[in-house]
Amino acid sequence: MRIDVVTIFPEYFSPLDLSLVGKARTTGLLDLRVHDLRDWATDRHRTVDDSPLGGGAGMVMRPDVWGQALDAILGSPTAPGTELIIPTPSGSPFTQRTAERLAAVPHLVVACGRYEGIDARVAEHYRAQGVAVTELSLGDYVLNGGEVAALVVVEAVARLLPGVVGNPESLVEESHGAAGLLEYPVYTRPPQWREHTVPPVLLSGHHGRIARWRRDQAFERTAALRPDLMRRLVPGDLDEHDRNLLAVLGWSVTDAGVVPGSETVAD
Ligand code: 6GU
Repeated sequence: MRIDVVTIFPEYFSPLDLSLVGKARTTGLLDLRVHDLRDWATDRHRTVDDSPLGGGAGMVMRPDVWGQALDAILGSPTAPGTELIIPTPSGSPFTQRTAERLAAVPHLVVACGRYEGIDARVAEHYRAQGVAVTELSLGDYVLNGGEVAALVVVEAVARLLPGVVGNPESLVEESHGAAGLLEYPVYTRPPQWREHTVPPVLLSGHHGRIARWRRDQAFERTAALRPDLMRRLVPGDLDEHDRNLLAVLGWSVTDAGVVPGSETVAD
């Protein structure tokens, strides 16, 4: 897979030389290139921004500079299988499902805005050219620019590429996987540390009971921390044991899906 990142802070991306992403780059699984947007500026000061039309605080990134950069990197016409990603707090939420979809795209180009963002005509222009353009947000808070989001996207996508994570089974049970539950708690040796012991079932060697306990823990954590994920559970995926536990945790499985409230009391 190829990923191009365009930014005014190329140094921000030095962590991508490290760890699994760094290894994926040196082994050729990931062709990641970081570009300095200012290389496409035309004035002596290499200016990339200007004041907002209509007034207001801050600065907006200029469409002409972005256009020169993206024409060069996307190619014209842009090859099929290329997607332009624009991190912005007003984008759609970046989730594990987004990462899974992007991991199957051959070429991603990530355009990092700073200041109040990139002139809106840039996304509009490349969409009109037939380029797939996705505006993504990490969550409901404001960062100073798209660089941290670009790092997040690169790491979340790269670890899904075949061969990047040594044991592909680590991708199966983790949080935000297919089951839609948070991950169960994990422990290692020693079985007693300070005053804290490990749940005895994990030392029992009984794989069926361990799997059941882990699933129960995942439900308890998800119910406590992420009611939004509880509502998205699929009733057909829930067995009778699951449903009994959910009732104890204050959730019912109905025709309308998983909803808060344990019991519907008939008059
Ligand atoms: Cl993708 N960009 C910025 N600037 N702020 C954010 C964000 C992105 N996601 C959440 N906050």
